[in-house]
Amino acid sequence: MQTAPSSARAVLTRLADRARSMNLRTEFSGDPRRANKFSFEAVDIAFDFSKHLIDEEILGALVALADESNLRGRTEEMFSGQKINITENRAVLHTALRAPKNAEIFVDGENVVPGVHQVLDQMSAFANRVRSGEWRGHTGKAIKNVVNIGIGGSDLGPVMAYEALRFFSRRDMTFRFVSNIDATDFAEATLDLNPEETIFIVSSKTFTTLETLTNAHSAREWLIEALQDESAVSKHFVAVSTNAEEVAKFGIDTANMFGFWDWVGGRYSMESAIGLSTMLAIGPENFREMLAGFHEMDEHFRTAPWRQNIPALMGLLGVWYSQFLGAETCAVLPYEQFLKRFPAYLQQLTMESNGKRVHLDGTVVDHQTGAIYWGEPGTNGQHSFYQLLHQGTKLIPCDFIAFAKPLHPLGQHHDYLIANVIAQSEALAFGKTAEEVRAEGVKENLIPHRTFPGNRPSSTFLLEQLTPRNLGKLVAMYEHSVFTQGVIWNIDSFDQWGVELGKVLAKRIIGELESGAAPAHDASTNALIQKYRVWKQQP
Ligand code: G6Q
Repeated sequence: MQTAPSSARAVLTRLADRARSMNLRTEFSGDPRRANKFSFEAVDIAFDFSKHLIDEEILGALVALADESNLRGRTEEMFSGQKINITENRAVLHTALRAPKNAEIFVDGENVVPGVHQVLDQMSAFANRVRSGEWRGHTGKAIKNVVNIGIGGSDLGPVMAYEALRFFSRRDMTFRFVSNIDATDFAEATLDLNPEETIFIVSSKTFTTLETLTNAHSAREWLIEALQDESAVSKHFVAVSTNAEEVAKFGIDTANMFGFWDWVGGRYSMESAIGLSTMLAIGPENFREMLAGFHEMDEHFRTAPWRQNIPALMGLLGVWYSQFLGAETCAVLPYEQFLKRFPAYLQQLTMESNGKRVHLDGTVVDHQTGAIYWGEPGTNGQHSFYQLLHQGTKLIPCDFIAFAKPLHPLGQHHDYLIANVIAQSEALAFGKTAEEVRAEGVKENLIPHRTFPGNRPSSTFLLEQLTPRNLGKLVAMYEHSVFTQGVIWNIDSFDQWGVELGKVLAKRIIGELESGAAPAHDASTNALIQKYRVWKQQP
């Protein structure tokens, strides 16, 4: 079941040449309706994709590709709980985490929705107790500090959401996130915290992850050393996991454990109990608003025709640039300081999902798949890497994300910010010709340096304001665009075998570092191990 023979694919391969030499100036001047044709508003997001290297025929072929790939059918399979993560034989049901209470979604004959809402209620009750000061630490003090310990999907979502929604968070509480096994992460995060007022959330789906367990044990020691009582753990540790047995072994009362399910992938889990730190920060009501935003986007993706479907079009454009035009990266450029961790979050979502080189049946893919996602909030990037976007040699489609209303209105700041994001997409698309540069009186020898070729594609997403609901929509939008690409490429977007090998090898090397026995690897690896041992011992 390699990639099905596809006429749309053949058409797109042919049309790619046209796109490569497309002139967006001519496209816009030749069709006064172009901006209108390739932009629309849905779920309160204004989506402008008119500055892409597409025309009606290309878009038609991309939509045909979605149909030929059975995107509609595969979407229904995902939403209805079929085991589409075939290499792990699991359903993929992050959409159930934000389904309304009366929805019915079955996995192995069981409706999973009541369980989702039960955990949400348990989280809300806990969050209210902590936020109101009713939950007391071991010495009777209210909790002021929350430290989430987790890594990968059990960290990136919570950090991103906390930073994104900080405006809505309890400013009298401190939230920290520890992920790296590098002790500096834990030491710095706890340096100025009073253990009596600190609660740790150990977030780990499996509860076996080396980094998280190591950090959790260090946290336990830090607490017990300060409070001089092992029983303090029960008031200062809660767990988010699917593994009750390991949670109990660690010494956390399973009454203080918040569960989720194997049909929630790590990088698709920020709105499950993994989002407990988010809920503690912004409160249960705002958290539910965020879920409502996710759900709104789910419904949009599930029901809107592809031509009016934001995530599907984003996914199709991603396929267009990666597979047909050879682009290797995609820049995500939020013009909103609160979204500073959004690109890092998307890196895992996109790259762990679609960084795959084989089809579902194991045959090798013969074209580019998932792009490298990267980015920084505007306007900072403009003073650094945008140079390459404007005048470099690479094709890099950009996603510009902006909000009409600032959360911190201050003088002219917001107009300046928005002027910049609009100017960037304009400059990338239309550039500046040699004639225009010459007309400015620039010396002949400098004209090539000061010319901007243009025809550099971008999408612009404009929303009213960054709110919990809009954050939910944005995350779901990227989730479904990733899914769209995965369906078209016929790959498993929901496994992550690529992270396994390094873990296994590290375990073996840990033993060798500790034992001092001769390492048995290749010459390079052996030499690195030996050098480390020597330098570690040096006074
Ligand atoms: C995400 C991955 C991975 C996972 C971490 C943490 O999709 O599966 O990033 O989230 O390895 O795993 P645990 O939550 O099991 O500790």
